[in-house]
This record gives sequence, structure tokens and C-alpha cells, in this order.
Amino acid sequence: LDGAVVTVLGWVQSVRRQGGVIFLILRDREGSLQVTAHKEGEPTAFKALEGVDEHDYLAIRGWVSRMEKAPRGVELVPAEVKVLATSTRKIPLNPRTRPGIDKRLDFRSLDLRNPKVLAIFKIRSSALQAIRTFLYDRGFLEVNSPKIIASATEGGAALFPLLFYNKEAFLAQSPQLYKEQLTAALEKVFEVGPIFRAEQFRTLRHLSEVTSVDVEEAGVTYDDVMRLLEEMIAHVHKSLADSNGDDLEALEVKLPRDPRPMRRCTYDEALGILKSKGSKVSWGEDLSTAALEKLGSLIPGYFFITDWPTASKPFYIRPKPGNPDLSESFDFMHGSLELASGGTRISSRKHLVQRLKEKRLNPRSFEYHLRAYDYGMPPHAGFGLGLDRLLMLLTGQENIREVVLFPRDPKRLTP
Ligand code: AMO
Repeated sequence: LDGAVVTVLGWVQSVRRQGGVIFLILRDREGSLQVTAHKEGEPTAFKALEGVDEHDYLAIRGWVSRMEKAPRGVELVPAEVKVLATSTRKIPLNPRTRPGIDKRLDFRSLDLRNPKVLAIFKIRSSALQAIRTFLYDRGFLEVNSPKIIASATEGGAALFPLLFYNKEAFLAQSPQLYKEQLTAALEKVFEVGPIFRAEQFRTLRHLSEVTSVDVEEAGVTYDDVMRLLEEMIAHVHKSLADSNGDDLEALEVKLPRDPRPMRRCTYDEALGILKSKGSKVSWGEDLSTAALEKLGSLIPGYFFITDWPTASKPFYIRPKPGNPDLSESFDFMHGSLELASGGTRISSRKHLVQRLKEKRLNPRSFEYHLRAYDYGMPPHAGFGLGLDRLLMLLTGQENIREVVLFPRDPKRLTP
């Protein structure tokens, strides 16, 4: 473009005045550009730039010029400058003082102008696109289920109640029951949407509102959907390697282009591994954070823990035929981070009612759902993947808040 006349829009990243020259770095979502104005050569532009400050938003028309010494070997010689917006307050985020995540989230829109933060959300967008492309290619229909619902699916403690006209209702913890019903007609469905969990504690891995990728398919078992999930994750890695190399580099993340194979180990095997390393877990229990950390340190990369005790899983998960203490279920892990869980579902009403009762849930509260099982409900299986947790991994972040634009947790409801 050397010599071409262009118009660029962006915010001022930095400005330096040296006698009769102003050096300005203008940035937009895709990158930065040096603008150099000489008092003698470009008097009108020079005058307009004299008063600009960091984060002002400008439109500049000028000539592109090859310049070895400029940051990208190119600079813009401005002819005309329009200040479209000024930053009216003192900048609250000074990169030199390394503001903490809470301060940054208070000023999130400004924080996003940091190239590293931007890289996270470009990767997030690409990962989401890769997931959608993969599932569409496999013949899945994208659906949207209600988020105002009548009953819990994942256990009662973590529900947000709300007043729905004169009735009690809840924010959906999962699209679980809807995606299951939809397999009866739509066969292969997925939804990308919010799920709400009334978490009591602030941790680095939990939020009160999460984006979940929910997948459900008719006529398959947990084996099939584990393979699907494995291929989907591999597709995400490949897509990011192909299209987000710069963003990954900015974050200093090295992702394997193909993260397969992914080991599958049963719950019983996991207990065996833990026992051999001196950790005791009694059979039937969920695995503690410490146990998962130990296990995750022993198994590299992504892995599945399968065949969990039926009692540790929700009512809709199918017990293994011939061994009902175990279930056709899985958790999908990376290190000690649980990314997804899923399984084969119960597809008979009678069996579901029995499991609801065993879980001390009232089948009458689920009648609207159980009704669907009276009319040829196909066998089906699926999973729910926490998109935010996957993004922590893909962008190398320890804190889930880094990968969510406007996170919600027990202490944060704004912005
Ligand atoms: P589960 O409750 O395991 O399964 O949730 C699925 C995945 O969602 C993510 N997740 C969370 N991430 C951050 N903060 C939270 N508070 C939070 N809660 C859940 C995790 C988790 O693995 N209906 C089933 C899925 C299914 O069987 O299809 C379900 O909701 O990554």
C-alpha cells in the first residue's frame, strides 16, 4: 500500500510529542499503526493531533508510507484528522501498575482494548464458530430452549428462584430435559446458551452464569457421544491453529494441533490409580478436588472418567444394564478441570419415575416432561460442555473471569 491514500479509525494507544513531530499509535481490533505528523509537513493534521490523548477515538485520512524504523515497517502520514470521541476521564487502568481482575472488570469495555484481552475473545469467537461448524456438518440442528423453567434438573441447591407472575419459577440450570425431548423429533440437536447456577462460593472455576454447549442425539449411546466430543475438541484445536496463530502467540499459549488420543478410564480404574498413589477415595463418592488434581497430574491432556456410580449422577442418566450400581456416564477432564459431563439417558417413563423417586424428587413435578416418554421416545445420549472452562484451557487462563466478557458471581452483578 506504499503511497496509497487510506482512512483508518481507531483509538489512541499512545502519543509522544518530540519537538515538531507527533508520533501516535492508533489501534483497532485487528492491530496497530504508527501515525507520524510533522509540524512543517502536515500543519493541519499536526494541529488536530496536538490535543489528543490516550483512548481518544479518531478517524485519520492520510498516506501510507514505508518506514523501516516504525513498529510494523509502515506509518501513516496524516492529511486530515477527526477526533470522533475524547476520553473524558482519567484512565483507570494503567498497564504499568498491573491492575487486578476486579478493577479491570469494573472497566471491562476499556480493558478489552488491551491486545492480550482482545486475543482471548477472538479465540473465544473462533472456538464457538468451530464448534458450530463441526456440529452443523454432522447434521445437528441448533435449537433454543427456555431459560425460565418450572423445575430443577441438576439438584435443587444451586437454583435461582424468580417470581414468574404469581408463580415460583427458576432460571434454567441446564437445557437437559428439553434437549432430551427434542431428540424424539429433531433427532440431533445442540444449543449454545446460558445456564444459571446459584454457586455459594467464589472460585476461579465457577460462575453463576455460564455458557454451555449442550448436545443430544437419538439412537446412540455414551460411547458415540464421547467420540463426537473428542472429534469436536480436535476440530476446535485444528481451527484455532489454522486461524488464530497470532492470538495464541500473544497469549504465549502452545496448543497441540491434534490433542488426540484422549484416554478413557473408568471410575473404578481412577480409584485404582489414586489408591496406588496413596490417595484414599471410598467407592461411590464424587472425586474431591485433591483427588482430581492427583489424577489430572498423572494423565496427560484431555481424558474421560467413565462409568460413575449411579448414585453420584442425576436421575436421567442410564444405569448400566446388568450392573445398575454403575451408570453409562462420563466426565470430560483436562488436568483437574472438569470441562463436560454426559451419558446415555434413560428412555422409559417407568424407569425415569423409579430414578426420580430414588433421588427423592417428586415425579408429579416432572409430569410435563414424563409425558413425552409415552410416545416413542428414542434411546438417546448427549453431553453438556462448559464453554467458559474450555476457553480457560485454550487461552491458558487460571481464572474463568478472564474468558467471560461480563462475568456473574456471588459478588458481581455489574457491569
Ligand atoms: P454439569 O452440571 O456437569 O452437567 O455441567 C456441565 C458443564 O458445565 C460447566 N459448568 C460450570 N462452569 C462454570 N461454573 C459453573 N458454576 C458451572 N456449572 C457447570 C462445567 C460442567 O462440566 N445436564 C448435564 C450435562 C449433560 O448430561 O448433558 C449438566 O448440566 O464445564
